[in-house]
Amino acid sequence: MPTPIRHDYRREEILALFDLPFTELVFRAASVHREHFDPTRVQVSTLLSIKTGGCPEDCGYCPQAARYDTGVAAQKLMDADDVLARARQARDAGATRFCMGAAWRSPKDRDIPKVAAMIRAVRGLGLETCATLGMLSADQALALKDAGLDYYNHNLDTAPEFYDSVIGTRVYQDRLDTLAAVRAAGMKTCCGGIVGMGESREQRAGLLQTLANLPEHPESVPVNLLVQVPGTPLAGTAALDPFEFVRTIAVARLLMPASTVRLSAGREAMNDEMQGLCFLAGANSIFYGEKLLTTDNPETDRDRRLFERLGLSVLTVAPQQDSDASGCGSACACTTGAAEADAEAAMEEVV
Ligand code: SAM
Ligand code: DTB
Ligand code: SF4
Repeated sequence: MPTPIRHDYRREEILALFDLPFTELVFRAASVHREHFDPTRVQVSTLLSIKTGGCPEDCGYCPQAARYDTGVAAQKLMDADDVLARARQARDAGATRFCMGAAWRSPKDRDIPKVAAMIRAVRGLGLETCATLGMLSADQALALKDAGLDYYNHNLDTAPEFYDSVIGTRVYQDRLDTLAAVRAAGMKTCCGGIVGMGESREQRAGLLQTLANLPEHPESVPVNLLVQVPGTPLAGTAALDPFEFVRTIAVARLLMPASTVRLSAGREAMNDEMQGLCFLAGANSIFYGEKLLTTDNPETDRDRRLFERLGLSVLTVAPQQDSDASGCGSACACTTGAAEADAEAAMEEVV
């Protein structure tokens, strides 16, 4: 019997998973991982900051907030031709999804046609497209979908009760509203959070509870380890125990069995052994390429060596031109998160 897809998790049962002996938790997560995915295969996405810095928001972790002195210079929206060139490089390096990030609270309506042109061009290269542009109105979400946007990244970042310790310029409900607009427009969601911000284990459980109890599980769940950037309020936060990070990955895998769990920001500070544990615990995606948005990611050579050491393969995913996120593959007993599980059937080894 496959693990049921649930949306009614209680905080205590999630905490009970966190409390399991590490070996038992990782074993359970690795077992569930195999119900929907080939655990030897890892999806890779490449990020590009298409509009950097100068953001009016006050997210305590973010080097792109204008109010913090982090040395990130504000840049205007990139030209579509330059974005396309970077997408081509990413595709040629083996990425299957290209994620365009903008340091906006929300895009202005006049920005949407420019971003839509980028999305069309990137999709024309055969890449899956993802964008993270801040809060969206319903019309903006529809326009992005119409341009061919496959995924929208919008993170809940942390538990509802910890949110206002980290961000004061918007509220949790704003994030939930944008996610609802993205779903209503028919796009897949990439939605996760950041750990290592000084939150408690209960708050890490609260983030995962909120993600898993959304009406549909996000198809992609990025789990970021805080990248501490000098000048941001969260720089100097006590480091999270690496095993606690692995536990967070394992619990995400258990709660959202059919979702792709991405080992996201923070890998630069992780050794190969820790990343290996994350893949064992159910992570099956990474950001690939030497930069995230403004901070460093591991060099591509290092990631190639990591994959070789672990015997993992990088995958190419057939773009889901007309995918239906509510459809379900034959190997899958769920009604959500199925698009990526289906896509996996179309995956082909490239490295
Ligand atoms: N401005 C848009 C927004 O906030 O939704 C999109 C870009 S924003 C940089 C995307 C995500 O990057 C944030 O939601 C956060 O989860 C992640 N992020 C930003 N700074 C980070 C850091 N220092 N460490 C880890 N993750 C970070
Ligand atoms: C996500 O969850 N992590 C990525 C992506 N979605 C957009 C961003 C990480 C940003 C890390 C800090 C920086 O490079 O500026
Ligand atoms: Fe702006 Fe996004 Fe950074 Fe927050 S996370 S300051 S909204 S770019």
